[in-house]
Amino acid sequence: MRLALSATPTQTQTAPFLLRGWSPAEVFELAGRLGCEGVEFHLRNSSDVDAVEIVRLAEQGRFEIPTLGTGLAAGIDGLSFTSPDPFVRQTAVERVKGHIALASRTRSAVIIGSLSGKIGQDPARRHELRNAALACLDECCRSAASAGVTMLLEALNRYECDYLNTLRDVLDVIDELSAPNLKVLADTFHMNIEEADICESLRLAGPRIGHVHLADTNRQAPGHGHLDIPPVLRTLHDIGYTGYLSFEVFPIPEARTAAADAVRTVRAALEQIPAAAKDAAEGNV
Ligand code: LER
Ligand code: MN
Repeated sequence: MRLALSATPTQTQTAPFLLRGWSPAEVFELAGRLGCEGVEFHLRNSSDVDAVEIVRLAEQGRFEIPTLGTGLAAGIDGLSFTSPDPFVRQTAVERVKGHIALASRTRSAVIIGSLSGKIGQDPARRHELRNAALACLDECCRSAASAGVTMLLEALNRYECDYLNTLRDVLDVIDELSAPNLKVLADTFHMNIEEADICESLRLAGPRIGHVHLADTNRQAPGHGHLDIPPVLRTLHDIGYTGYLSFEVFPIPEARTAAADAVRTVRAALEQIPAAAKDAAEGNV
């Protein structure tokens, strides 16, 4: 398993990303200093970064950009796949298509998280808006498939989303759409709130997990809360997960300390899994 820092060029004070408002050069410099293999960029618009620049910086430092996040388009612009307004839904889809075009250049997967939105309590309305969201997702998956890009659907806690709360909920959508390029994003912050048993849910999703957001229970760096991290990493290893652990966490007490703490805690936990440590040392991941 490889490690990624989360970053955004946007000067947000509220989003759970380690590096907020940093330039790509600064972001990759810190990733290199900490020995991380990747950087996850969260972008309100795909044009918020210079594609040529981030590809050049990534290639120079042999970094990957495993994922592009889209949630800022929900948080800042109010876009949503479940808006009752078809124009807002289509604008959300078009926004994601921008991320997909960028992802085909950065070789990233594209995250659908906060754009999933809420569908309310009325059963008929729930059915209608869930279908509307699935239609948006389907359009994104088709566009991504023709660009050779993987899409990731994230399970979110109940305060952010009211129909995709568990990995089971996400698996059901993946089955319904039967999109071969749609995978599960497992975020341990949300899972701590929604799953009865985090490790059992990871085993349930197994090879369909495409990406992991690793955050502690308080959404700070791993080690800052009370998540029992070693069993989570051991389970991911046991199910054959070799992808990224991305630190989508708040920069508390500040970005450099939080990033260093996350890397130190997770590297130490990975070393407790002999096979995983050996694979990483041999570059077999
Ligand atoms: C939102 O809480 C989250 O976890 C993000 O990854 C989704 O956009
Ligand atoms: Mn997340």
